[in-house]
Amino acid sequence: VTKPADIPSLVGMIRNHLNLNINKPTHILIVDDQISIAEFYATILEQAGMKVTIETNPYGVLPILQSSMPDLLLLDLNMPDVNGDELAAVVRQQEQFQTIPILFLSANAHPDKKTDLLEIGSDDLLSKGMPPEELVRHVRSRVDRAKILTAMMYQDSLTGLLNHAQIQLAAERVFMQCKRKDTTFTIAMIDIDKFKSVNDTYGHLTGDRVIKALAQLLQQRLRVTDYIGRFGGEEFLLIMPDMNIHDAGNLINSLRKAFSLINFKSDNLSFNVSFSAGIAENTGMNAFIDQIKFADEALYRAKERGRNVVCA
Ligand code: GH3
Ligand code: MG
Ligand code: MG
Ligand code: MG
Repeated sequence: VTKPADIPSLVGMIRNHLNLNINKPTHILIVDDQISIAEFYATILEQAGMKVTIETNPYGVLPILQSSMPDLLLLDLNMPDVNGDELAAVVRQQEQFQTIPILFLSANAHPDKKTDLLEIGSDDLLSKGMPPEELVRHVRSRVDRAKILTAMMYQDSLTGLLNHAQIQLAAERVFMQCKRKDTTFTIAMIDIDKFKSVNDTYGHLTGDRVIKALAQLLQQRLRVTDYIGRFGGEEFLLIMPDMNIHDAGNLINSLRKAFSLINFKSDNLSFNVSFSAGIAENTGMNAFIDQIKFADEALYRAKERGRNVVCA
């Protein structure tokens, strides 16, 4: 019998890869028209280390989901105004809320009700009388699975970095935040030099190893608040909040040196690889596409100057 994978540590590992905050507690939204009942379940989940938000008005749920995506919805089935199943159906109509687990609690639901609830896209109907530790287990297992699936959606499978779509989204989000707060951030576009000849000389699998080694170096050296994505084949996009172009230049240059010193081996051959990078600050830019265009142009200049160079 093989030992089952340690799910929580797997979640931690994936979140680590994704630059998400590892210490962020699981956030549960409880919706129940009776505050005393909501508080009873909140206490149980809080004692299990989770963060809980209570909402007694079903109409308040969508705004909460939009502003702070909770990890799970725990809904009362019977409420005045809007019933729990109607609320779940509305939540499931929206694309961005497809992955959030929805659990129902009811004191006296007919067994057939469960089928209806599963059909509208909720995950389970639990009895209000179930032992607290059982409720905690239900919530945890749903949340862990959802986190793993979400992480898999966000990840580049070769490197574990953010994939193209996600690094692009992260960049746009950071751009808007920094514009609003009037703070500085710098992006770097990194491209491995003469990578086609690495593949041609040493083979595709060795090429993959080089890509993975660079991804690992970036993960080791950047801060947890930075975002690292595989933008394309042998191209990486870094987003460095609260960093000006001068400091970013120093950082990327030290990474450039470190990478060029790695001795790769293929059969009996030893070889080195370098990268070029273009960096650009958000100052004076109106939209993220302008910033990425600057970084791209800087990368182009770095290649023209002979590669293994960082340009701003
Ligand atoms: P330059 O210095 O101008 O960037 O030259 P280059 O050879 O790196 O540039 P080019 O864009 O011509 O080649 C990139 C190569 O990267 C071509 C493609 O086959 C290879 N590549 C893209 N994705 C992967 C991958 O996942 N694994 C491997 N092994 N190779 C890849
Ligand atoms: Mg009720
Ligand atoms: Mg390229
Ligand atoms: Mg290249």
